[in-house]
Amino acid sequence: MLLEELVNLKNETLNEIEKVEYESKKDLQEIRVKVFGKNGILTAMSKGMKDVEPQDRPKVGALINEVRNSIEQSLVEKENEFKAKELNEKLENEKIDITEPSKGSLKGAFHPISDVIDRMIDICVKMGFSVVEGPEIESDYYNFEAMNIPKNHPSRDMQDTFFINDNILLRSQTSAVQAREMEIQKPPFKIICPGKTYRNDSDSTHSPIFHQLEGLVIDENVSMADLKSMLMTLMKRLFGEDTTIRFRPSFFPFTEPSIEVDVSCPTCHGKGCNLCKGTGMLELLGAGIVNPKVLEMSGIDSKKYRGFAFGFGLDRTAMILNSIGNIKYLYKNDIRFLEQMK
Ligand code: FA5
Repeated sequence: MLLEELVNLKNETLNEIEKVEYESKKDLQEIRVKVFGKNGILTAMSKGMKDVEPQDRPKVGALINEVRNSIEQSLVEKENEFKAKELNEKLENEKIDITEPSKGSLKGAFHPISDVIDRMIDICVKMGFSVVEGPEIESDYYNFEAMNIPKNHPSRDMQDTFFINDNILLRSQTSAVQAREMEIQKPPFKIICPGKTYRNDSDSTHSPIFHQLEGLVIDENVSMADLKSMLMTLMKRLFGEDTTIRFRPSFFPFTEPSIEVDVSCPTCHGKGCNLCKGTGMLELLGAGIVNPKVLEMSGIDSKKYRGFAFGFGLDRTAMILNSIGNIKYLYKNDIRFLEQMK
């Protein structure tokens, strides 16, 4: 009787497994529980072994094992079949079309000031200048005194300086590197020094932190004509051949004679606007022939050597190159502005 039940269970269950469709694959688990679960049919039959006559037990036991193995095998085969089907479906749906055009990657850009520094260095190095650096936290001596601006001299008022104590300050001009270099370099030499400078200034063309690029040439027979021609070449390479450049006489205690150089305004292109205060031009740099007193203070023989020097405002240069109407945009870190600089 039990033997017959076992054979029936096997045939019916295998039949049931055979009929399960992929869409109703959960039924396989139900069959598994129905046959092998805690209260499953085969589990109950195995428990009933104790009531079987001892001489029949080996036969019944062997059949129980055979039924268990074939149902288990059939379940596993069906489950594997469904798993393979599921994987194929997934691969089909997630297929990558390698011929689809790419969306492109996001490109960054240099900040306009870094870009100007790179361009200036490139032009100047081709003219034979070497690049040096100097400290932003500077002594009163190198920033002012060695530049022929003694303590309490009225010309200090031209640069509203951040003092840390009586002798230490945030450099107000890259001219501070001039004396440092004259002390260590042997003439003749040509150097440029780009870097940050600090003054208590703030309006559309002035920022408390700004950037300058200092240039210094020390040689025999250096003249104003050399300075002017060098600056014309540099500015035309930077802004283009048809740029309007204006040289004006000026005053700096460390150069004699001194000049200031203006370029046409990026906003009104020379017509006059708020940015250029109606003049049509923007002041970009100061320059001149190095005052012999400055040479002597730094140990250079002023009878043998002369020099010229210049100090560019790099923020204004970036404003002119990119038609930026207010210096503050350079420091706001606004991604909408920077995106336009690519
Ligand atoms: C000087 O700083 C001199 N050291 C330049 C110099 C060097 C003259 C060598 C002679 C020989 P000035 O204060 O004019 O000069 O500044 C030079 C340039 O820096 C200005 O023309 C302007 O373009 C820029 N500049 C000055 N102050 C600011 C500021 N607060 N914000 C942005 N740019 C500034």
